Amino acid sequence: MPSALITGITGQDGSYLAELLLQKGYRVYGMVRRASTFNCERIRHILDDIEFIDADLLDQMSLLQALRHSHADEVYNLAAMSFVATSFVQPVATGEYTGLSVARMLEALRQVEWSVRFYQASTSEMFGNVQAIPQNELTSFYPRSPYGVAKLYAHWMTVNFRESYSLYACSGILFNHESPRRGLEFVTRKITHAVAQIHLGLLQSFSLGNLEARRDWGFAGDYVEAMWRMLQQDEPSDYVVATGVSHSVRDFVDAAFACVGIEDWSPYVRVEPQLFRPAEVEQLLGDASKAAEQLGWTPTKGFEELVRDMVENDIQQLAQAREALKKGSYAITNPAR
Ligand code: NDP
Ligand code: GDR
Repeated sequence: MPSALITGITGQDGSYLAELLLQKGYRVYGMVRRASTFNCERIRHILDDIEFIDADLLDQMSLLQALRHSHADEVYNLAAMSFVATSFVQPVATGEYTGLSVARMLEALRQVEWSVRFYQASTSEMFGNVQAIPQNELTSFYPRSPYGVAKLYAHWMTVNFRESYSLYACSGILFNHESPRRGLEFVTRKITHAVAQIHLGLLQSFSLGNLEARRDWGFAGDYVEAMWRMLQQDEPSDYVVATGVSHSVRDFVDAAFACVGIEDWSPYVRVEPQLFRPAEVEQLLGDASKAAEQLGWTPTKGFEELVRDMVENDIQQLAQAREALKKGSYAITNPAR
């Protein structure tokens, strides 16, 4: 039975990847950090199938112990401070979690006695102020946030350890991917959750920042399949994973409101300058031809279907929470997750 260690298992991608690996017959270990409450909403349905290991990205010895305890064949390094906006107010912490921790993990991998295949969660944010359209594995990087800078360090460390120590290490340069499990602070889920609340009469209006930014949005469930495929090749390499279609935030708002039959959404959305970023990534569009050719990977879910799934899921969850609240059987935690 192959085994895998997933850091960031409580996050959006970690939950889909854990499901995928369990389906494939892996023994799955999930690295979790200590918190006053265990954040397990996204993996509640598979809790009994996972073995959890306490460790923290900032503590190198705990990473080594997690590796030794799991004796994993594959390590998927998904844990990070992943929210770009926060990285502007916490650039040093972001450098520690998102950048330096990858060096800690790579060093730990060099210490263990068996060979491990390593996946690093890199990002299209590294392209930032894009130098070519569309972006592929050969496009120059120009990050525009402390998050992007930290991820670029992690990306090059992964490449460097592969070249220096013959480690089987892959960097997956993934473009934005979303799902009903996306964190509420990211723009897609913020929009679908707000639209669902408006539809149910629970909210009057909400605020957004830059509506003209363009992203290449795919479905997270598709993207974890690409991660797994990267670690099954004869040779390690880096791959862009994207849909090859880009939309603006405005398009996303249009599509989300259309799901609840609202065409003119101007009364419901305020644009607030404080939600603009100090430096913005204006447009991202990925070229995933290498992943298609070498991994046989293509996305299964298009933009409209993704938006609809997210809106419908939010409506359903909020409606259920409202009913439970009426009956007095609902504990208010985070109804959206
Ligand atoms: P999430 O924000 O949903 O999840 C982040 C995970 O990292 C959580 O499980 C979190 O744990 C964990 N984590 C954070 N800090 C620590 C720490 N100090 N020690 C241990 N665990 C920690 O991210 P996603 O699932 O969306 O993304 C997964 C990875 O892929 C991230 O590295 C992200 O930067 C990257 N990425 C994401 C893309 C996307 O569009 N989703 C695109 C490209 C790259 P906790 O629950 O305790 O907070
Ligand atoms: P991003 O995702 O920064 O691309 O990083 P996010 O959804 O936060 O922003 C996308 C774009 O929307 C604009 N925007 C807003 N964003 C948020 N969060 N809230 C708003 O109110 C709002 N209004 C407009 C942003 O300015 C931006 O242009 C995500 C994360 O998952 C990273 O971890 C990952 O590496 C990249 O995707 C690829």
